[in-house]
Amino acid sequence: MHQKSLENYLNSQKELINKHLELYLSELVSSCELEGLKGKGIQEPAKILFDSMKYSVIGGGKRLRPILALAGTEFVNGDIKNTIPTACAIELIHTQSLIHDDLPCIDNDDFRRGQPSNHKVFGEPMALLAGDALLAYAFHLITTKTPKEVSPRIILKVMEEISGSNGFIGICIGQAADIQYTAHQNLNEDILQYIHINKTGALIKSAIKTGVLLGNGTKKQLSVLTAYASYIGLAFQIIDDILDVTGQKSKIGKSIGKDKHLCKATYPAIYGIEESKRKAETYIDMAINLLKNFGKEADILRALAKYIINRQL
Ligand code: GRG
Repeated sequence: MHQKSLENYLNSQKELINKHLELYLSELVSSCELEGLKGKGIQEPAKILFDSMKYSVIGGGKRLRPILALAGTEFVNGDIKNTIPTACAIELIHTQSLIHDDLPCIDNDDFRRGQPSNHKVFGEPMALLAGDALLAYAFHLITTKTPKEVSPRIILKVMEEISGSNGFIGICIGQAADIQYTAHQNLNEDILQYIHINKTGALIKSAIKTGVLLGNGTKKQLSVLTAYASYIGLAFQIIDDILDVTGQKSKIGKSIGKDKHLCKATYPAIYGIEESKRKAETYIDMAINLLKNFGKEADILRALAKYIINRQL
């Protein structure tokens, strides 16, 4: 796939996701009838909380995870309209993890998605609550917005997958390990992989798996794409670590050099930039290799894997 057509694909999928995120958020406001709260003294807190949620969701982001969910459905020839609510839900969960990750008690980051972090604008308590509300709304969206033609059995599987990857084993344990191994003396690749696979890879894997599930993919397709997702998820975080050293704040929209400053467990900290890049490339090659028995239907997945390794933001 040519660079230009991948760019067009990413832009059009991003637009589709953004349109639905705007819609779902606006429905959240109408459902709590902010207008109806006028004069009762409770409109103000509801508005602040909502503004805080919207600020982080609408304020930028590549929308990679929802795009991967849609790509999973397209790969199995499913209908992406069945996947859109779940894809948006995954973006809400991702946004929640970014808001909480930036809090002073975790990574203490002042800048995200090209603007001051949520707590810098709304304060720590509101940032915490905005994250909580986004997480809950994600599951609400899956259950209320998935089209009726999707069987409840599939919706349950999607809920099981996403609640699993965002829970104890998954993003939380990954972040806990990230904290625990900060400034640790005896880091090794097993530890790094454990952190990256959980902290970042778990949600990426869930995105693709739920895309396949909602597209009614076969067990075989699910298992191949699950393995593909594991490799690209790991590579994605290695590149993220590299960009923290070599990237530009104006491009990637977040602070640079934080990992070194905080003594984080990263690939560049152990292997340096070149070797880390080689390792990420190896994982991307392994992901692409898994698709060797598929034809044109896997072109987007191959292109997305290459995009992950070449990305500058
Ligand atoms: C319960 C979901 C949940 C989380 C709580 C705070 C926390 C535990 C986890 C933090 C996980 C985290 C922020 C991992 C880093 C993942 C990562 C590489 C983020 C950057 O992703 P991009 O580049 O960002 O896709 P954009 O802004 O483009 O969406």
